[in-house]
Formats: sequence, C-alpha cells, structure tokens
Amino acid sequence: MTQITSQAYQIAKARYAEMGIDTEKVLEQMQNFHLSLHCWQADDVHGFEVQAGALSGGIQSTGNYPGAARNIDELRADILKAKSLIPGSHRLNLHEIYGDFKGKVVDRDEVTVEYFQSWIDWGREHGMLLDFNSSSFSHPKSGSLTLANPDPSIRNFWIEHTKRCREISNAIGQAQNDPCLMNLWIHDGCKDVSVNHALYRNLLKDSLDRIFEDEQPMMKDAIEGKVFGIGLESFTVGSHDFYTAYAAKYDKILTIDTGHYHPTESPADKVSAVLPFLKELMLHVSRPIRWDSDHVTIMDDQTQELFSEIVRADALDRVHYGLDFFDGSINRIGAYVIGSRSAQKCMLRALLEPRELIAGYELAGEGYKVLALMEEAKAMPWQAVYDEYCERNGVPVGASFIAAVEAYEKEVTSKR
Ligand code: RNT
Ligand code: ZN
Repeated sequence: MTQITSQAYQIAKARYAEMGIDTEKVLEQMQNFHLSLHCWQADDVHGFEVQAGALSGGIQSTGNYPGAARNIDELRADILKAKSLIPGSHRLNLHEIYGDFKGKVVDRDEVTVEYFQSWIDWGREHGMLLDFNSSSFSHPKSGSLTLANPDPSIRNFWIEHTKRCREISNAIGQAQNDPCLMNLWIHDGCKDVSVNHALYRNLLKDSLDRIFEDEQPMMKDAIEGKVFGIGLESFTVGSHDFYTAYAAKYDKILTIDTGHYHPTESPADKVSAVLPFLKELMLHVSRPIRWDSDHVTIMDDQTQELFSEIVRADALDRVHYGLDFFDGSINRIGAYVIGSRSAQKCMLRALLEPRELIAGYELAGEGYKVLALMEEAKAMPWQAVYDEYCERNGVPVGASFIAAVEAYEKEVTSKR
C-alpha cells in the first residue's frame, strides 16, 4: 500500500502543480487543521451523571446498535480508538454531563472543575486539548424553557450552571495553556402557538448578560442557535438571528451547526455574511436528513461548500472545527472515523482548489473559465493527497481502517 500511495501522491502532486497548487504546503496546512471531536458520539449523548435520565431537549439519538460506552473508561478507550484512525491531532469536546462524578450525585448548579481534573490529566497524557459545553437538556428542570424561563428559580438555576461551566472552561484553559472554547446551546422553545416571544427573548438576553459578566480570560464563548427541536416545533427562543445579533454586539463566537437551518438554506453562505462582523466562528459539522437528525457527516455538497467558503474567505484561523453527529444505529467508532475523515476530506479539497486562478477569471468576467476550472477541480486526484496525509500520520490508508474498527468491535464493544 505504502508504495502505491506514494506513487499516486507523486502524480497528484505534479497534476496539482500544473494548476499552481503546492500539495506540500496543503499537507502542512492539514497538519495545523484540528477537529474538536465531540465526546457524545460514543454513547448517544448520555453522559455520566449518576442521576441521568432520558435524552431530552428536542434532540434524539435513534438506533440501538450494541456497544455504546457505559462509563468514563469505556468512553475514553473509544475516543482513543477513533483518534488512532483519524490522521492529524485533534481536540476533544466535552459536555458538562461527562464529568468524572465518581458515583456522586452532583447537580448541574453544583458542578466544579474538580469533576474534570481527570479529563484535564487525560487530555494532557494523550495530547488532546479540551473544549467544553454547558448541558441544559436531560434534567428534571430542563422542561421547555431554561435560561428563558419566566420562573426565576429555574432561570437562576441554569444561569448558575452556565456560569460554573464557564469557570470550569477557564480552569481547563489555564491548565492546558490554551483557551478552552465553551459552546452554549439551549433548547428553549414552544411546542405550539405562543405569544410571549419577546418576553422569552428578553429573558434569554438578560440571562446571557449575567452569565458573561464574569471575566474568564482562558476560555472563549460560543453561542449556538437553531430552527426547532422535536417537541418544540413552533418557536425557538435562541434562533440564528438572535445569536447572530448577540454575537455581533457582544463580541462572541457564533456556532454554525449545519443541521440548524431550513433545509434549503445554505450554512456555507453564512460564513462570508457574518465574518465582517464577528472575529471567530465555531462549526458543528453534522448532517441533517429532513430535520436536525445528526446523521454522520459525509462528503456531501453542503459540507464541501462550507469548508470551501471558509478557505475562500481566507478564514482558516478564525474558525473552530467542531463535529456534532450522533448515530446510535451503526458502529459508533466507525461513525466517528467516517464523519471525522469526511470533514477532513472536505477541508483538503477546499485547500486544493485553484482559487487564485478561478478568482482571477471571475474578476476578469471570464465566466466559462470559472466554470471549467471548478469542474476540473472536482475530478482532480485529491484522494491521493488524502491517502498521503494518512500515510504520513501513521493511520490506515483508505478503507483499511474498517479492519481496525472490526477488531475493536470483536474484542471490546461487542462484549459490553
Ligand atoms: C442540538 C445542538 C447541540 C447538541 C450538543 C449535544 O441541536 O446541535 O449542539 O447537539 O450540544
Ligand atoms: Zn450542535
């Protein structure tokens, strides 16, 4: 395999050079491209709370494939297995409910960094920087309104939770000497017709203002809107517009989850629309099928366009690359690897686009040349470059990762 991979790469390198693309430079850029692997793919967003109930908050993981991680050790082992099959180095994105609670009931308004110390140590040991998420779903106080709840006791509970999550993120950032990005997503909304929309949005704005009052220099805040959640179909307090306006006004990172828009709306088109006003973006790369179903990311047009738009906007360093899919119906490690590799392939293809040439044609009004090159670029041997990237990072090339997933299933996950 090694010899074929390297021969194919040499040919690809020459072909790309003809188009003015230096594949060595692109491989270097890929080495600096880090995904933030979402810990929740390995256990269907269940987490480790002793008092954990069913998944709620308008999200669902469907399917019952055997072998989901049942505890922190299994989840860590699964992440390491997935990581060993994904080229490059990556961050790990934790949710608050994945704390190391050691059998203790720790309510969301009581959580402290103590419950994440073992994650900090684990991340250091395995070369993974950590990101974080507050968790307002799957809790007796989640209901349909959390940070936008008119009942002060419930709203204050979630404000306290979120403030604590920011403190934890900051402590993680300090410990790893690299800012920890904390994403804030809440499901707040209404199932049926409702009239108090302005009230809920004003309450959410006030909650956010209070949450962000504390200076936490070693963490970064990202806020994520969406269209609707299951059971909350009629109205969403934290919509895309709400958070875009908030992020622009208060200098926050906007999270673009590819499943959180109307089916014909393009998440990719948001990139150049908001970047003049926002310093940074966070992505939740996912795959919506008819709704925000969080299917495993593949190389579809939507994902390709998103990464291409980031590269075309010269915004590589202004984006954080989180994943957010959770499919409980297929082998979860396989799903992890496929989704991560597909996101990487989209980024690679975006970097290999002869964009200077195309941009020049476009400015010169030579429309047919733009079209011609875009079409040629689609059929260029990018796959040989991806294989070389795998080879250089010591991970299985092409479909050979399947054997490793299968062996792990046989020895580990099937015995759970
Ligand atoms: C839900 C949001 C959110 C969650 C994770 C678990 O629609 O996408 O990001 O998927 O926080
Ligand atoms: Zn998301």
